[in-house]
Amino acid sequence: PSPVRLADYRPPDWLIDTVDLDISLHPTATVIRARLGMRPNPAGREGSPIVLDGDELVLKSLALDGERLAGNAYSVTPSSLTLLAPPQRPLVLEIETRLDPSANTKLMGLYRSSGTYCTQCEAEGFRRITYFPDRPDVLAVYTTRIEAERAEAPVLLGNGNKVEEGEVPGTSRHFAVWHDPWPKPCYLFALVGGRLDRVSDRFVTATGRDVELGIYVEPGKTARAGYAMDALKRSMRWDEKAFGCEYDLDVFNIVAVADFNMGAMENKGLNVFNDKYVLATPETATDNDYASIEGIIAHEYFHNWTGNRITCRDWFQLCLKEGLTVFRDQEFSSDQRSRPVKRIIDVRLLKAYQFSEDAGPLAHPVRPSTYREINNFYTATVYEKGAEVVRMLKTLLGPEGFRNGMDLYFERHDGQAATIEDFLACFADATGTDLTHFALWYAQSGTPQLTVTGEWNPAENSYRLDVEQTVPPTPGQPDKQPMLIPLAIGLVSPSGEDLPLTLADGTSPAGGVLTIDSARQSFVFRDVAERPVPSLNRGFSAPVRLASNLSTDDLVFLARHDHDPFNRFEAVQTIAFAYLIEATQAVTSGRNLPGPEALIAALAASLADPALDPAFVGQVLTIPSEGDIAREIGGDVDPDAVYAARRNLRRAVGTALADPLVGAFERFAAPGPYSPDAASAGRRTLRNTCLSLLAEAGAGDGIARALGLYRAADNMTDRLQALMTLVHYAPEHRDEALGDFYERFRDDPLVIDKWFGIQAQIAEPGTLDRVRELTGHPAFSMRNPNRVRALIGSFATGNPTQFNRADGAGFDFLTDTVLGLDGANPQLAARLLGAFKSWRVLEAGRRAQAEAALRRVAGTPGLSPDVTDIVTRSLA
Ligand code: DPP
Ligand code: ZN
Repeated sequence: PSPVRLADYRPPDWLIDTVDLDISLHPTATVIRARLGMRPNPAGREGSPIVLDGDELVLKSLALDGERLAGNAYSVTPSSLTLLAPPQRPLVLEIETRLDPSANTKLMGLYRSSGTYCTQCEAEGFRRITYFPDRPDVLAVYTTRIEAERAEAPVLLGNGNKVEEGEVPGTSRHFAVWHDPWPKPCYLFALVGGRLDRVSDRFVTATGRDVELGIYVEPGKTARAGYAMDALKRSMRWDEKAFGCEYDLDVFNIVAVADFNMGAMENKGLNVFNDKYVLATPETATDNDYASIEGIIAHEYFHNWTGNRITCRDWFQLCLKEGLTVFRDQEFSSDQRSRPVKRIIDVRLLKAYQFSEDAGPLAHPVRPSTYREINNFYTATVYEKGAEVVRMLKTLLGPEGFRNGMDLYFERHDGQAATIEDFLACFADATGTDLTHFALWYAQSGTPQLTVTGEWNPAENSYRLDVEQTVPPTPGQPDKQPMLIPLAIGLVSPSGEDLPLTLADGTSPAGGVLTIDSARQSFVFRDVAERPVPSLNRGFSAPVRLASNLSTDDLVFLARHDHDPFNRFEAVQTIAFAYLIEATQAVTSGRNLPGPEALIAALAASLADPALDPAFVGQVLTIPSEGDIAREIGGDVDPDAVYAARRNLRRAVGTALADPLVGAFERFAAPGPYSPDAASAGRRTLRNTCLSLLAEAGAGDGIARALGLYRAADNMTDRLQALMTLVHYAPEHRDEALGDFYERFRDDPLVIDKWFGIQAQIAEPGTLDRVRELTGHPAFSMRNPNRVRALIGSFATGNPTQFNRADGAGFDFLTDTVLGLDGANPQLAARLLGAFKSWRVLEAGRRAQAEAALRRVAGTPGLSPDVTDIVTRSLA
């Protein structure tokens, strides 16, 4: 397919005001009757044909204003239906199509998940239900009648409010009619039909609207939906307080399904979720699962305003809803949990997924200017970097300016399909700020690199910061302009106080934020009587890479004294990265490993500081992952050397700090039964991090403690962490522990996913065979995306030494899997292939193996557009 370009955008030629659907569900022959109330768009091209998108549809009949259309009045291709010369006036088009939901393995459009009928329409799934202008700037009011066998689908759900229901006389069928008064693009359409149990609750909005809440799950699983319901109510309240956004229908439903390509989907009034992000009990879900459920429930709910009420003009604007909504869900979780710890976790994820994407062949701007397959742009860059851009906007404008801009956005664009320009104009207008330069964050890809040199001048009582910025070349963008970067800083005095920041001209940067906007800049601060240590990019105010002339002693000082908790954490990370990079080089060249004393001292200080939040200490003690280290090395990476360097460091830490680690493990034991709250979860993070270090080092009875924890655990967090510790560091207990875990949870697919994932991540040469064998396990299925991601995704993205085996067998396994899956589920296949996103940083031998595997994919005939796009860009 030829690329779609932002520059080619044109308004639609025809608009649709109303969509009336009559959908008769049948396992293999579902009938869809669509009545589209259309009119020519005054902003479109005059005299245009009506061109509708379609995909794998069978057209049964077509009528215009009640008259069946003659065969020469329209043309049908595999991807379109065109009315060649329609009258240029309002008209009603009636289309009947038929489809087979049971055969829909792509999980786009209308399909069946464990027998339940459900839909997924973002980005381009509605065209698989009926012929339609499948683009987000065509907004219509939908009324949907759903009919099904009562026995097969007693529950029938649609968008909006239910306005009618009843029996179909003389049959065993029944129906429900749903009406959604809010005009919406077709990607927000949804229906569900099935045998489902319901958890009910209610929520009264700020202005008194009584909303009926429902979460629908597989029969027998209602007890697992309580946390999701609680998270939903907290999200609804929070959005009223934080953004003035109130819910706008009488019903809000969520349905959990087992087969889902993504995490969840924000369909108007009827969110459909991957069941992984709804179902939780202490025995089956980890603290991280609970946090993900809270964040994703919030995210989809928040889309009601940022995405649904104001949607995207075209798919290039995806970050308009996604970056903004991720920012909103991050803020929600920060308010519900620990703000500093949430920031640390988010930045870790940003670096792991987005920085690596931005540094490789799949790099693209937050708002791309061209795409071949939009499904491949639901990326860390659009989502997570998109959220960082919104965060920077808030940092630059301040909380009040930001809120005023958001208020104006809601007021000005409610009911519209908007662009990034529209969004930025609201902030510019609300605050009188020129955001032209800032807008480059949306257009220019690549992670900016800042190099900061600080120097104290005792003779003049001044401190000077020289800042250099570069933005690396990325695909299609060889030359870059300097960005506008909000750099939050502090100057920390020897006694640990923040010095007042007074520039030479007597002004102070507002909020301690320097505006970096050129390739080189200098800032001179006056009245600095003692040598300070600069704390740079506080709170990770900008998503940049930072190098500075801070010494290890300076970093150790910041780790203890910085008022900014993020930078206390980051200081330790910086020391750890410097050590690990040096240690990896030493392994590669057979030299003696450097001594990790400075790092160990910094870790010991955190562990010993009773004022620190255990969740925070848990993060500090978490040694950068192999992927993180490879990313920081940036080229000619030998994953085996990285693994060895990291393992040696963890052993050194576990050995040197055995006593305090044991002390923390014992001190933070849970005082009572399991609770998923952030403070309790933080204590578990710290304990389990300590346990893992001890076990790897063979110190402090780590293995015995892990065995004890595994057996006694009253919750999945502890049991899973103990299991991982045993599997990785106590091979003699591995099979028994894995067998026990399987027997306990064999009837619970979401828990068995964890069991698949752990085995796929064992850093041993036997793992590839193990993973191959597990693909034949009765609990595994290539048809279920969660199973595939748990086993094969974990192997490809969570096991660097084995996926990147020097003999190329890991690469071949993945590409074989991708090719085998592509016909059935191209979206999932393309996602898996994304595991190659950093192949160019590997050392020459592995790089050649990776390239050969990718070329083999590229040379395979009949690839989907999804896989073609990823493989082509990966090799470019
Ligand atoms: N729009 C979904 C989400 O990010 C994904 N399609 O919430
Ligand atoms: Zn989203």
